[in-house]
Amino acid sequence: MIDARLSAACASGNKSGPNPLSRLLALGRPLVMGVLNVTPDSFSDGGEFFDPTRALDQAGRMIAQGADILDIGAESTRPYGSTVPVPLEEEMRRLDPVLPTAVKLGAPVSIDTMKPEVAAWALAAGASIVNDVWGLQRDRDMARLAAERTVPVIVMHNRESADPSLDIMAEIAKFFARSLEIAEAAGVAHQNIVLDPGIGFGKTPEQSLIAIARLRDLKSFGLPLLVGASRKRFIAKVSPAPPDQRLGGSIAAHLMAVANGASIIRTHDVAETVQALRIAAAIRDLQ
Ligand code: HH2
Repeated sequence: MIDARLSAACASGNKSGPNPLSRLLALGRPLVMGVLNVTPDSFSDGGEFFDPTRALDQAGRMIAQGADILDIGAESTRPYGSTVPVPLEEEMRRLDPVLPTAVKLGAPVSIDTMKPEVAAWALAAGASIVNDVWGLQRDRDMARLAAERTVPVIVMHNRESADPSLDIMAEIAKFFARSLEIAEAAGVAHQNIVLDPGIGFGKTPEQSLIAIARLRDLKSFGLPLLVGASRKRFIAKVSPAPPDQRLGGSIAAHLMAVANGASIIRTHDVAETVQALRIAAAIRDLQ
């Protein structure tokens, strides 16, 4: 069943087309990835864009505000533990009225899913980047799919639970080394991989802060780094606020991430993030 779906999606893919992410990265400025959660239960905006019309309005708005990439997901990835798994068919049912139309807006679309079948469907529908919050380690078909379709894949660090005793940077580096082995064995081209420390995933708030503070350690992999700190709980540990009031903390974290080597910022708040990044760059250029 899985193989049949993957083969069908792979057969329909364009293997030789240009990689939109490499083109964007070559611009030499931080890229902004706008988050579109077509879910009833995402941690910060659950239900807001569950309706397809509202989701597509938001997709258009984010592009108008300067998003370089749209990251579309239909299952909450639950950075904070509780799990309500979404069946495959339901995930695709949510995406179907949104993703193929969002692709037509012109910005590259990344599919945020843990399921290779959903990723295969999304790629066949026009998505061009796979975002795997389990870093190719939960389901090996994800690496196979990325290899066969020659698409960029975001490899995010994750753990089932946080362990405060860990040296989190060593743990992330070990996890990435394993993901890269899996990717290489499947035939994923090294240059098609983006690494993401997975802010808020299987980490204490302090470990999320450390991952941003020491992001530069991960540059040794020689790959672009993505950071998604948007509205996450570690912000509230430093400066208490509910998810919809964490914009200041999100921007501060993202500016620090860029200063420490991030090439892509994943955010719910595109306009404010684009403005912050432009101002930071303008000041830096004058130093
Ligand atoms: N964070 C979330 C989901 N996907 N993907 C990557 N690569 N990096 C992240 O930091 C990341 C991610 C969690 O945020 P959100 O999508 O808003 O929440 P939910 O998973 O509850 O829908």
